[in-house]
Amino acid sequence: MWNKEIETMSRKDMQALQLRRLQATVKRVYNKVPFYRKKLDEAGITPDSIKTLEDIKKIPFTVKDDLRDNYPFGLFAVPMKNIVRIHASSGTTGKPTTVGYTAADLDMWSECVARLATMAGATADDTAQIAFGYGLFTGAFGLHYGLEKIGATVIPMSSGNTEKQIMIMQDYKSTILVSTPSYALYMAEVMEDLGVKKSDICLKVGLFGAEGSTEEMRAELEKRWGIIATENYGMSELIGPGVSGECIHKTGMHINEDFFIPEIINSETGEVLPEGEFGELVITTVSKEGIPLLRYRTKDITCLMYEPCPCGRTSVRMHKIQGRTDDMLIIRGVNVFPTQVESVLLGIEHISPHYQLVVTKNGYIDELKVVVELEDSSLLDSFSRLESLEKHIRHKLHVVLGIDAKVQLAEPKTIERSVGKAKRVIDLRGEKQK
Ligand code: DLL
Repeated sequence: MWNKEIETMSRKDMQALQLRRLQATVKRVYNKVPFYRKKLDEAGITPDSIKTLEDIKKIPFTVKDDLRDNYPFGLFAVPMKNIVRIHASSGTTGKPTTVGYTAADLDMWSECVARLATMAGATADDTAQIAFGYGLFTGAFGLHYGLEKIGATVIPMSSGNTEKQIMIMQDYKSTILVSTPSYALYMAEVMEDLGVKKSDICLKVGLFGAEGSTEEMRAELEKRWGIIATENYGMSELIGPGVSGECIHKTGMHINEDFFIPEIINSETGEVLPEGEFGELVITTVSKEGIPLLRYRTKDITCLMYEPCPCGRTSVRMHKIQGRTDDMLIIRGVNVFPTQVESVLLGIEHISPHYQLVVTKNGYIDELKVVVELEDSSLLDSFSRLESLEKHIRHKLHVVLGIDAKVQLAEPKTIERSVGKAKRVIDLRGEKQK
């Protein structure tokens, strides 16, 4: 373990530490950030109101729009001269969500990533190829400094230039690959096309994150690369990667609870849900200086698990993300998550793990089309085999989703590959009104 004292701390001691840090954070933002002062005043809360951890429930939620409304630096709790780094999440529309780090925040961030890398099996003997894009995105820099902290050799490849990635991986003998699951899949495809075998490379571990993926996708990545694929979670607003990560037992992602207090809420009512129930993850940062966030609504759907992990860590774990409250599609009144579609498709033969969901409106009726790529083009010669494959996929989708979806079989390698976060959903329902 990277930090045995913290990672195996008793619940009682952890809660005492969390409470102390929560009280200090509330006090700090109350005094330093006008936005929080106003919000807490309106809710009738002062720093003295936080007497137990349960009192966290009295604090109002913070949401992404609060960061947008105070763009770019309005929620910072320290003067700019103390900010040593800026990152941002791109978002699809409008201004980026901007975050700032003090030197202490950067240390804390590296500590978080050092823990998750170590629990996935990384050591100073490893060579880590970082295939996240360097830039305002937090993925590359976060993993970079955490892996350097444990003494690993870091290769700052950035994303893209996929053939070169494979060459470097062979020549520099990379043992760890850091990327999104979808890019790792694309890289595996390029490696195979180049005639490079997994026995020609030294890769042992994948540290994957930044987007949702299923157990089926993990199995695919482990098979194609011959590695242990682990997953880690985070978001720019909270720190970047490092909020949580899986150990080699892959029983959920251990949360760095000394820095992040997690809660699960019903995203409609805001009510806090009991252990084990799925809902929206809400996180309070309790040691960040640059931009502390109280009860931040992540929109990510998961549940918390407190039962012991075979690795000996005592931290609470979060389940694989099921989806985001804002990427849940509602098709003819039925909730559909892209990850459900992924888990169906990856269990079916003759198709590749690349897919896209296209949603349209036919009059008032929503229609879902799942575009799936064939594994090889030989099937294209047989209409009857194509037809029966399509029927089979439609049936499997119906069983899991509870609605009919159209299935379009596409020729191999026609669905766009991503070198970062994959775009799985094309929702065209709003198009005509524009
Ligand atoms: O993606 C931070 C990160 C980088 C995490 C590298 C892990 C590795 P953002 O760009 O702000 O930050 O996007 C945050 O990505 O709210 C989730 O919806 C999604 N996400 C991140 N990790 C996972 C994961 C980074 N392991 C958003 N599983 C989050 C599912 C994930 N979704």
